[in-house]
Amino acid sequence: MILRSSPASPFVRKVRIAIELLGLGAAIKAEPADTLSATDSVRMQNPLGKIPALLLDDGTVLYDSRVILEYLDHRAGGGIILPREPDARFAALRLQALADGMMDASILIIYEGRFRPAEHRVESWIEHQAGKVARALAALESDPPRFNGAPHVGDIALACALGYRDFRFQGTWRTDHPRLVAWLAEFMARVPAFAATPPP
Ligand SMILES: N[C@@H](CCC(=O)N[C@@H](CS)C(=O)NCC(=O)O)C(=O)O
Repeated sequence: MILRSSPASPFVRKVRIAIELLGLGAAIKAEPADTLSATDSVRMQNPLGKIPALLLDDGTVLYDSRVILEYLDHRAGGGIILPREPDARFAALRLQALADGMMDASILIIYEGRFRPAEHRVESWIEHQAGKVARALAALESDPPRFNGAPHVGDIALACALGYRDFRFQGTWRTDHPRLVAWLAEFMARVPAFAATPPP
C-alpha cells in the first residue's frame, strides 16, 4: 500500500502513528504529495486533493484519515485502535471528531495567512476559527480523556492536534491547559510513534 503524505500534515501523522501501533509498517510505503501542485496525481487519487490518501494494492484509494484508520484497524484484526464495545467506540469517535475539528480550524487559519495577502485577511474569520480551537481546548481541559487500555483513534487524533498547535502556533495552548499537557506527556510515554513522527 502507498500512503500519499507530507511530514507537516497532522492528519497524515494520525495515519503514521496508527500504522506503528498496528504493526503494519512493512505493508505501507509513504510517497510525498504536493497538494498545491495541479499536476500532482493526488488530485486524481482523491478528488478533494487532500492528504492522507491510502492507495490499496487493488487500486482502491481510501480517504480521509478517519476512514484510513478504520481500514487499518480492520486489516490488523479489528478492535485495536477502534474499540468494539459501543460506549467506548462512540467516545473514541467523538474525541476523534473534536480533535479533527481542532486541526481543521487550525489549518484554515494557516491557509488564510498563506493564500491571502495581508491586506485581504479577514480577522473575524480567523477569530471564528480560533474560537473553535479555544472552546475545544477548554472542554478537554475540564474533562481530559482517560487512558483505558490501548490508545484509540480519539487519543491519536488529540495528540496530533496538540502537536500541530505546538508546530504552527508556538505551543501557546500549554500555558492554560496543564491537564492536557500532562495528558500529552502520558500519550508520548505510551506511544513512541508520536515522538518518531515530528513535523519538520
Ligand atoms: N478530513 C481530512 C482532512 C485532511 C486535510 O485537511 N489535509 C490537508 C493537509 S494537513 C490537505 O491535504 N490540504 C490540502 C487542501 O486543502 O487542498 C482528513 O481527516 O484526512
